[in-house]
Amino acid sequence: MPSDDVITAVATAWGEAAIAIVRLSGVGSVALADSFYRGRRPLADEPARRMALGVMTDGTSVVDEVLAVRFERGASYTGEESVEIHCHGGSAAARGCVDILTDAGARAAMPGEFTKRAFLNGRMDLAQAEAVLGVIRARSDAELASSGRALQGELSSRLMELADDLTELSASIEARIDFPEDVDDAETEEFARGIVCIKNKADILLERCRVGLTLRNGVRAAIAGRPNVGKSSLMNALLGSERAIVTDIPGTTRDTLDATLVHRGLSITLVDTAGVRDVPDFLGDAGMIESLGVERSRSAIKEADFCVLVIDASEGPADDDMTAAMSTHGKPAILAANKCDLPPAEPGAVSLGDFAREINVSALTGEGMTELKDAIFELAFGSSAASDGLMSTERVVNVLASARKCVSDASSALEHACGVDVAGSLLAEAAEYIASPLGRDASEELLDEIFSSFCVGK
Ligand SMILES: Nc1nc2c(ncn2[C@@H]2O[C@H](COP(=O)(O)OP(=O)(O)O)[C@@H](O)[C@H]2O)c(=O)[nH]1
Ligand SMILES: [Mg+2]
Repeated sequence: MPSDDVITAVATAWGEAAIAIVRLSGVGSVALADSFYRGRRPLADEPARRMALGVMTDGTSVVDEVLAVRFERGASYTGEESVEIHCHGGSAAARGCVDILTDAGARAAMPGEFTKRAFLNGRMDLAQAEAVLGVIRARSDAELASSGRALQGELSSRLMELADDLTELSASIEARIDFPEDVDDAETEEFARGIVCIKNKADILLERCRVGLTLRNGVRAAIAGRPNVGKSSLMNALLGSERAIVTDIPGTTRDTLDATLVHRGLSITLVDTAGVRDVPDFLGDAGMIESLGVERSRSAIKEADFCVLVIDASEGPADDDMTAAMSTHGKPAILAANKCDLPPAEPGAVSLGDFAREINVSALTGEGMTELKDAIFELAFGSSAASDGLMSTERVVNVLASARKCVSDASSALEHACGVDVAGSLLAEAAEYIASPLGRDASEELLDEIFSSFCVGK
């Protein structure tokens, strides 16, 4: 599907840098570049994919000395005839080249338009195109590896394999339903075995995609607890920097504060909260401000994926600890018993609830910081290995979950003799869900939504 216009954009980041790359793609890119490129010979006469030294001119004067390379249709990123011009870094030279090219009729590319063309020209499927964004945005090795696997086509081939299995099984079921009375027990059992096998594959893929999504999105962990237990100190100790203000005056932190760290490849956004307690009336205006902070803390906790409930292990449990613990209800939580450098208080009889882990920490000495980060990591991934992650999006995880539901419904339908045909059509429906992330029938709106989140030049 050749595009009838030539698009151009700077593909590198703006700002001071060694080089900047200007891209051109579409039929006529080489001729357009040749109107301004002067080298030993025109680019059209240079071998494809070989850098040539020359200058870009605006017709009268030289804009920049450049290296230029042409790509042939079918052998470029977009699949179209393309040119890359490597000029000097900084914005001016690249801007100058793009201006010349757009004045001569090239169109400034939209965000993600090169990758969109690569998709439309069959150079990659939609799952791979989305993985490109994952690679660009990766903040850690684990995220990069999970995006890289998807970009290399591992997600696509797993999806295709599963869709094929589903189509095949639904076809063999459907071939039998013209004569449902003939479907004997042995055959039903064989279908059931096929479904179990698919279900297992779908579970593994779904889990790998969930891991990839968690790596991509990162997690938010709210640091909760009553005032003065050391939440801000703990946040600073986890970050290894003095981000939050720490004092011994209860109520110092009045607003929530975010900061992100990367632990074992997982990006963890910590949210320091003002702390939750019943604010005493005698505090007057200060109390009113603190109450607003308490409200913000509650909403920060609601928005978080997990909570770290901090208590002061050197003091006995207080009523306010209970109030704070209540505010974390419904979230997976870790109990951090802080100030373990001080003599511990007598153990109290009250229980603050159920915690995934209970860890003794000291924000002062740094004890327990790695255990705490590990605990957050384990809450995020459960028993799955982060190293198995396949970069995906909410959309992919949702369609996989829908497909998974169809498959288990098909399995229940099969248990009823009359449900054989229902099982067949549920499996066919699941196959459609599974294939959708590849984007074969993606609507124009969906494509726009996906590619508009890319940067210009990609
Ligand atoms: N000994 C000791 N003191 C701590 C520890 N963590 C915090 N503190 C002190 O406890 C007080 C309250 O700390 P802060 O982080 O402001 O508590 P927040 O109100 O929960 O944010 C400060 O005086 C800190 O220096 C710790 O692990 N050990
Ligand atoms: Mg604080």
